Amino acid sequence: MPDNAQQTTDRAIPADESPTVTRAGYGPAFSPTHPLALAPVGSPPHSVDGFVAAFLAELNTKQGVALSHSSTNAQYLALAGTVRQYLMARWLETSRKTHEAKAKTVGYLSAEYLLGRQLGNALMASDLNEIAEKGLAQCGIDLTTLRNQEVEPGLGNGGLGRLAACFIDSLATMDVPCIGYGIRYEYGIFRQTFVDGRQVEQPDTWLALGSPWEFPHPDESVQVNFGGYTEKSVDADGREKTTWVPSWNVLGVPYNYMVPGYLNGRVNPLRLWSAQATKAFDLSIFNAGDYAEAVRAQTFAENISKVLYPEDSTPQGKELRLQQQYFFVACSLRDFLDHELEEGFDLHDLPSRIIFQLNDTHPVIAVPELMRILMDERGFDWEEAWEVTHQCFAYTCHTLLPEALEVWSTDLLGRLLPRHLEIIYGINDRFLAEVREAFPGDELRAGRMSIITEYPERGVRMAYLATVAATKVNGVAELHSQLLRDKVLPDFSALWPERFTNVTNGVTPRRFLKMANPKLSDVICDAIGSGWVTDLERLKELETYALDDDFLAAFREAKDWNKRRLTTLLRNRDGIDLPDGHLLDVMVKRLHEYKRQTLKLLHVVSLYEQVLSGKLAPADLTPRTVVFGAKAAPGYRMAKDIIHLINRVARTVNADPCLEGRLKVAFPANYNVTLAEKLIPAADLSEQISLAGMEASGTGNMKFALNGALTIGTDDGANVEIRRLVGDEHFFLFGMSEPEVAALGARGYDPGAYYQGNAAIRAAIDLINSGIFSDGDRGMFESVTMSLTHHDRFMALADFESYVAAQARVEERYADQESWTRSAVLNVARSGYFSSDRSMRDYLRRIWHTQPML
Ligand code: 26V
Repeated sequence: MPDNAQQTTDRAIPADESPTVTRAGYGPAFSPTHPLALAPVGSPPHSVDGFVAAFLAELNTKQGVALSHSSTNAQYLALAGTVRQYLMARWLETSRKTHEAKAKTVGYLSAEYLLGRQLGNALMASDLNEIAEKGLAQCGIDLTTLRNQEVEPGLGNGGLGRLAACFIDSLATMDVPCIGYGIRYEYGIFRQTFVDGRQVEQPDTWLALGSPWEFPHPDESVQVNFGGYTEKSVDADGREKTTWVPSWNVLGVPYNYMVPGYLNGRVNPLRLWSAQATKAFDLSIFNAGDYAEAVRAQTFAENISKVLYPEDSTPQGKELRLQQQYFFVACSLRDFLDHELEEGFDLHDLPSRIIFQLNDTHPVIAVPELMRILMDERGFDWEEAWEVTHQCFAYTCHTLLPEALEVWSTDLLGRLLPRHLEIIYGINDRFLAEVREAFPGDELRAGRMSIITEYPERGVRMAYLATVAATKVNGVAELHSQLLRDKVLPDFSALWPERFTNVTNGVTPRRFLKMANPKLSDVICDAIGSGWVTDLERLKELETYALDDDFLAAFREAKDWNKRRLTTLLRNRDGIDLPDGHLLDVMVKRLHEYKRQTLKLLHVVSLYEQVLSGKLAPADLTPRTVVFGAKAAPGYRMAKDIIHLINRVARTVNADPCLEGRLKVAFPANYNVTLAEKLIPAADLSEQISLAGMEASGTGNMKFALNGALTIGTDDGANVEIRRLVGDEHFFLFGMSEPEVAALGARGYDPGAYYQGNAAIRAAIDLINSGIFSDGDRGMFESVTMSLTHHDRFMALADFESYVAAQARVEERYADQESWTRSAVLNVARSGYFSSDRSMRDYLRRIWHTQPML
């Protein structure tokens, strides 16, 4: 806690000072038949005239402007408001239906949601595209222009946050009750710019031009306590009771977002919490007469939801991050228990009404929080509380990297959440007793499995806490789940083998095929109808079309159209020129050494070097444009150096006439969901080249295959399953397998030997060190080249030769356009498995034991 909070809030705030908030029930006031409610589904009328009337009313009465004087932003806000009206009736109806049915709900707890733009998705989900387009045209407005006005809510770092967004889309589409819970960051993932080729971060002011998709509900705010101490007492029945006496608190204000199902009338809530100062917090200071201090205190409270942590090279033990985690989890549990359940609900039955899915360890503090509520507030004894808690949580692990596993120091935890730390110790004591009973005398094992670690300081291993608490623990692709069992949590999977399972990730076909790739969608619909949008396995029916010349031509035409669209976008957005007729080779994902952007870059540098040195005639180059998109965590030095190097290589290569324009590198800044939606449909080749055993799943890999790119990839994450399904001939596999990586590591990996032993590697690295990309400065990229030749933790040099050989196979295949297109079609046809709808079905059956309402 910062100094100011310490001074001003050491007065203990008793729990009963929480603001009294009454909440309307879900009875008649919400009924769509009530006279005050919006008309039911279908109204405002699904007609162009009705739409225009609603739009103009929004523009005039909400934006306060006449059409003739309205800005693009005012028009966008009015359009969003109009679409919202259509979704509102469905939203209220969904809420009523779900409460009436007392259906079991999925509580998806995630610190990140990388939603992407809302307007296009809302129009698609409510079948309003055509009506909106025509209606706006009547007003002289272009729908695409308004869509481009939206700043996407980038409330996530990468795959984990995007997965959460895909999952809530699928649940709504499958008519499954779900509440997404998270944080309404005022600043999302930073906006990336390049200055002299180096990444410079700008704040993401996504709320600045208005936020038409959210409904704030200050009336439903929740108090969250922090700090203080605990007191033991004995109640009338002689039972020991613990009371947490916190020292400060903040208010969580919910902001509801609508998550519309695709054409099914369901609209689930996504509830994001924003932090505000409580009255108690302010008053204690105002009473002391220090106005400036009071304002400072308010800022302190609001800091909690101020900014998304851009994932660093190691998870930072930052106090604010733990505050964020507890803040949103405490709000969410309170919200569900007090507001979603009917009054008087017996919490012993809680597992029949909710399953909280823990999206990585970020929300794991929910486990001791639920224990605390049940024991300290509802009088459960430990065993009763644990039984319920255990049934209510499931945990998804999203990484294998040891440094990415969160550990919170007990010092910090004890200071911020003293009661929770006590409960964690209690959980650990009982758990270790169970271990000792199962493995008598095996103290080493008990030590290994302890939730509490002693090194480098005493801390709580959140992944262990999650595993001990959860009914199910899952990895996100088959290989990852296997490695999770065998390497990350082997002792746990020996103790509870049935607890571990796999659910391979997926992506929503609505956003990433239908919406992002309308041309290919039309081609597919012309061939097999539109059922695939909600039943992606039906893409299988395309297999027979892989031999149909007309279909292949239409497929290729769609790809060309997507390339032209991308060319226009990058010209206007970045001043980048994409040449015609090139193989578009795309690597977009967060910048991390394990993902090996340097391997791709070495390939580019090597091609360039071969032309420079006369080993390769430019005419023998396959015309190729390599596109990178990647943000580096602001504190991750090596990642930022790699970005700098990519930009410098691009500058030199793009300007060198010796390549005759046959090799280009493009690195548009600020890769995000919006850009992904344009880049992925245009790609020919998808780069999925992480070191085997490092990428938990990947989801970009699925989006590319689904959009008809071929993959060059290692046997890692979900690549394994993609290759198995699309077939070896239609996937360019290279590199060591995970066991080979492990064996090489065990033998002792010496990257220097690859540098010395492989002329192409040496020439490429020497070219970087020659200063050709750095105005003669030979030391500029030393950090990168030294790291490769001396450490190369992710074995890029060991896989280089195999990678180059696979790229040669790519070029050979690409030269035969018919064969390439056929493979691309088969990639689409065989990617149905990677729908997030299928992932959701797996979670429903194997983990959540809930059902769609239909
Ligand atoms: C976090 C960190 C933190 C510091 C150390 C380096 C590091 C490396 C990776 C991560 C990511 C952790 C969580 C995450 O985003 N995992 C991603 O989850 C996706 C959805 O399941 C999955 O497709 C990606 O493979 C996985 O990296």
